[in-house]
Amino acid sequence: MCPASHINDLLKEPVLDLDVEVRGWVHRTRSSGKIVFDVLRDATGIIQVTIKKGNLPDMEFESAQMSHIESSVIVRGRMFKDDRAPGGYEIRASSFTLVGTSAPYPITEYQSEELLLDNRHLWIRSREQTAIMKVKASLMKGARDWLNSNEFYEVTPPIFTQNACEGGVTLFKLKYFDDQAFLSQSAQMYLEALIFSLEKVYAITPSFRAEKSRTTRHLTEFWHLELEEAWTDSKLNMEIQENLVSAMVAKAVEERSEELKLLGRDVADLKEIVPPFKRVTYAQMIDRLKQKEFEIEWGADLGAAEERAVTEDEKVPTFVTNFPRECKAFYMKEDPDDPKTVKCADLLAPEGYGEIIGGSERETDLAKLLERLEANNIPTEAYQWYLDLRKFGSVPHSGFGLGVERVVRWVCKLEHIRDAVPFPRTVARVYP
Ligand code: NSS
Repeated sequence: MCPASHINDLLKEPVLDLDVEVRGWVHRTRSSGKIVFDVLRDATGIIQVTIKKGNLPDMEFESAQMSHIESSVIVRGRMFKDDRAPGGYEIRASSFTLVGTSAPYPITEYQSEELLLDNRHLWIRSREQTAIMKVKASLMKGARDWLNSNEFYEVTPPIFTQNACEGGVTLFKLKYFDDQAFLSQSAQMYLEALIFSLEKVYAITPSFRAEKSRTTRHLTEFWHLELEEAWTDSKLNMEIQENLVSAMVAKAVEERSEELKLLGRDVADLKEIVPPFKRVTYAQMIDRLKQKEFEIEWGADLGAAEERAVTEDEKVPTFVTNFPRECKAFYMKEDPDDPKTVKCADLLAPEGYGEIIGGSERETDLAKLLERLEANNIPTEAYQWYLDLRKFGSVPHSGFGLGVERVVRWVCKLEHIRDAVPFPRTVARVYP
């Protein structure tokens, strides 16, 4: 018996003189008495299969007639060229095995968004969702390849924590035996501790934010790629980010151009994502927004509408640097050249997709850190270990956090971030 092949391998190198075998799921089916036309899908692609009475045992033909959408099947037969078939070939079956029957499939062509979300465990089989997951896997592979070849160590920070890295408002609290803990919003503080042994570290972990806002770019659980590096200032930090993001996008282009096309993304746009990215200061951004008739003054944070307005015509990402101290977290280093601002950068994706990375040089001055904690009304007990890092051989260092689903949303041109993750967690949903 021939071993089973993956559909795309057969379409790339058709085998015409031998029987082939494919295993997969019925994607579409129609039947006209003596002949069943199926389109089968596996993880790699789709292929048309014709099952004709008389070419295989009757019982197998009856199985084919009974196979509804999403039944799992094994088909053996010969490949023939057929220009009308997807991929240009079809398999004429000499054997058909129904492996798993399928109940009437609840998802048909036109469905409400709610029904698709309720049936997410089934909807992830769709070609669009499958394409997104493949692009995401390639983006993450591109990231790991770049990080590993640039000698960053992958580390494993905890998820249970007692520290609010990004402020208390969006913490998920939980009972931790007789104590209280939170789900991590960011691994940053632990990565800062780890640079003293490893210098260059990164982690890819879930982060949790109890964001009440129902927006197209907020999840309550997202995948966070965070990096921290010793002896690195804000300028070098941005160079690392633009190289990393470019390597991620290049890997997706290299491996997933078909999927990107299916998602409506022109790969030519992505080929333009190469360093250097644009750089503007927060103050310049405020001026630009004023020119665009926004009522905004120095000191206000930038929201989705502001980010969109200044990047919708851009082709490459833009760093926005030097935010006012009050807009940003306590750990960011004051800029000695402009002390009302901090040495930070948000990276905004082009085409209006908004922030994909938040990063900064870290404050190393213990007195300033204590002052900032106090100004933000943050009790210091839980931060003693973090403050220790400034007492035992402190060094200049910087880092950032990249929201993986934010990058997927931009690269795949998705309207909503929930489609960048197979099982989205939002204010409104933790099922399935
Ligand atoms: O809050 S951040 O801007 N920054 C931090 O958490 C730093 N402590 C990271 C660091 O320096 N190690 O979040 C970083 C990124 C942000 O730019 C988004 O891309 C993403 O994390 N992010 C989110 N993605 C999806 N949903 C939500 N709610 C979300 N919040 C942040």
